[in-house]
Amino acid sequence: MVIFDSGVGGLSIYQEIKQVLPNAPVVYCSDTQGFPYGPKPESEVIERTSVCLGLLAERYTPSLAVIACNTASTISLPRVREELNFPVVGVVPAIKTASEYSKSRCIGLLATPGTIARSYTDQLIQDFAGDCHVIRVGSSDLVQMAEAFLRGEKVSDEALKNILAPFYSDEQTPDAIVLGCTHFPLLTEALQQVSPTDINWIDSGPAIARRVMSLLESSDFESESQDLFVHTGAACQVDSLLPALEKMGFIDVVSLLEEP
Ligand code: DGN
Repeated sequence: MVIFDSGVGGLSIYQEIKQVLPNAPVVYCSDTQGFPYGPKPESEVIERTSVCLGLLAERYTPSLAVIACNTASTISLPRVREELNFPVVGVVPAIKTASEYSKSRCIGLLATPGTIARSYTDQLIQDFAGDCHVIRVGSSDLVQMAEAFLRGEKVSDEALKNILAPFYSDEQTPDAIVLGCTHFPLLTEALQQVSPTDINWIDSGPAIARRVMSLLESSDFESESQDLFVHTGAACQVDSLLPALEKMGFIDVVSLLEEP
């Protein structure tokens, strides 16, 4: 299968899938050249997602793709599903799960500015938030911080507190916050540490892993998989990620834009 994101955020989904399907072969693709998607016009995100998935389909003939990016999934799914002849699973904010959990009837949505503003997100809230008050916070900085964290850099507590502050400026405060960007689960621990109250941080990873398992014809993979990390940037952009990728079990890093 291929797992696609603008950057390394989709690795949070990769790890969830590997928990339930440790031997399933994966090609993970980071559109490093197009990163970040959050502030980009919708048409550009759709185009990049379509081109990258087309190249991945040609080169690796996967049986399934996961768009492990909320920013792309909320707008690109209809187009790529039309273009590809295998199932495409999207990742979108888990509003329903948060609303089912919340006792305070106030939930948060933390995502990219792109996802926060989508009409797809308005619809999700309308359909699934029920009587919950929803506080939306868009942050591109948190995406950059998650990228830096995976490259071994320290995360600033002060910066995290500032990002979370709008959740605490209302009379009502959330008891569940949807991590509506796949980069954010990489920082769950750090977020909880600076959060003034106990929060249920909700990410879509486990649900996506279950969905993938149900779609794969054979979940019975015999040998250990040889997972690849593919990217669209310059090799030097990936260098600082190598220790984290090795730890996760990737055996090689290759460019999608150069001939293999
Ligand atoms: N990881 C992506 C998401 O889930 O929305 C977006 C990150 C970005 O490109 N800004």
